[in-house]
Amino acid sequence: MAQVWCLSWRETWAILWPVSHPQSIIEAFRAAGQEQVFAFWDSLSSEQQQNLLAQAQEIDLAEIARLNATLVAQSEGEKGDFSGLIPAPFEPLPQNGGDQNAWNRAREIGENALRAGRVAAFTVAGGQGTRLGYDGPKGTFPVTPLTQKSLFQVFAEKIDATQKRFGAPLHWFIMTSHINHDATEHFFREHDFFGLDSTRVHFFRQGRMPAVDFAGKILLEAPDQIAMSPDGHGGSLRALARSGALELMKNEGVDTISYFQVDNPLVRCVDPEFIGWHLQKQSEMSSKMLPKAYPEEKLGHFCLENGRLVVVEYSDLPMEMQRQRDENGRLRFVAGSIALHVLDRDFVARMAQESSLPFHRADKKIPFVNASGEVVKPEAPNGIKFETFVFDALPFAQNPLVIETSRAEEFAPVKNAQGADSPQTVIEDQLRQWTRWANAAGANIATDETGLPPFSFEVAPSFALDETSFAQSWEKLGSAAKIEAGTVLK
Ligand code: UD2
Repeated sequence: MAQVWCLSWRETWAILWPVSHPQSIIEAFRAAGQEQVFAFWDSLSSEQQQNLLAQAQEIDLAEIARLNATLVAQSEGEKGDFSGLIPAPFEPLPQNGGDQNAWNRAREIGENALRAGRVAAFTVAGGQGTRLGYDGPKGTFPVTPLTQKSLFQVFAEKIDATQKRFGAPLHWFIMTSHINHDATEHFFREHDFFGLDSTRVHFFRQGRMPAVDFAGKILLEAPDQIAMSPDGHGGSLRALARSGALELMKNEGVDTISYFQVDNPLVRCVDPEFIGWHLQKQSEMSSKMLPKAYPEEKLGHFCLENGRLVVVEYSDLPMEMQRQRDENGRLRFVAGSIALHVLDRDFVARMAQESSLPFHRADKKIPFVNASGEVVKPEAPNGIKFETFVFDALPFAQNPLVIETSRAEEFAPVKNAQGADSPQTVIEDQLRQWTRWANAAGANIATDETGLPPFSFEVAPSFALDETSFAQSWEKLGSAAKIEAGTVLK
């Protein structure tokens, strides 16, 4: 690891500023109507008191008051006025009517940027992965069918194959949270950074926010612990700045950031075409879309609001609008966001300074301490967490751009323990992709009607990153090459 940046500015401040004025902090909370945070003060050891004060100092009471007056005061169902929204335009793939020459040009520009070392990979991995029910950082979850590579290993190998292809080493930034930071770093150390140069892999923690009850009171999760949770992936912009990551990028000549989520092993971590489109259009923030498969699919929607590009989350856009169809029977709000973005470094710096992303409200079951000091695990939502979303930066960007990608080639997230977007579907989607590549190269693997082969095999990123590189590596194996159950191509 080059350098470990792990503290938020509030945490750093809390450490640098000795807690010499506990009474003034307690008084500030009382004045803000948040005195319950110190309800157990007198029964705490002095170490516990210091802990609690340090957490209290991380909290911006004015910000909480603003959120209480706005988001908390709203009733759950109140989502705003969406009547002015129209679907956003996007650059379609060549096979869907896009301009092949423009895509070729984009690839060339992107490849040149990669050769020049202008691009860094960036993974947001601070989420809690509650739906998957996996106890550990999500990136450590095993996803490949035979060798059980973790998500982090898949990304590491893709990044390694990309840097070898373009002959320029990449930096990889990984945002963690206070919940999984140590475990994430430990995992990389334990696996020797999956062969990457450890001085080019950088971890930093995102910020956190306190949870409140429905009356806006900050909750305690233990007598000496405020219920704090990660501040959403929108926090990545501030975290990139305060961690020193942007500074390091500047010094290294990196001006373009390839952003992806931790849960999708099909992702092209650093995609020359995407980067090329972004640079060609002088965009400050670009995104990938794919057509939503069905109205209820849990993707954000690319829309225009007063001429500005926005993403409206699946939980916010009224279902009646999500179901609207155009004259051809296609979903009207068809452009689904799969959380892939390219960001200009200076744009991130600007956004981080302005702190302009709005908070969103999420009603959750939040374990809390009752008046007798006992921890209660609620059965129903009892409080609110506040998060910012990175896509809320889009309306602030110059020339924001949306391009299409292919679901089969780039989107298979692991979200749930079972059913859709589960470990099983993710394994099958990888197998379908490798089978398509192999059959395009003449491997002749039989499949069912969904493209799934009858056996498991694996293709490592070192062998192929896409159909073209598969064909090249396959040819080198000669005419006797064969794929059967258990084959691992690397
Ligand atoms: C996200 C998008 C959704 C769609 C979908 C595609 C939001 C609100 N929705 O839905 O529109 O694109 O992904 O898969 O983003 N994370 C952090 N810190 C946090 C919270 C999340 O790093 O405080 C990371 C998390 O580790 C993961 C990603 O952000 O990599 C997405 O988080 P999620 O799983 O909560 O998002 P989801 O599936 O609701």
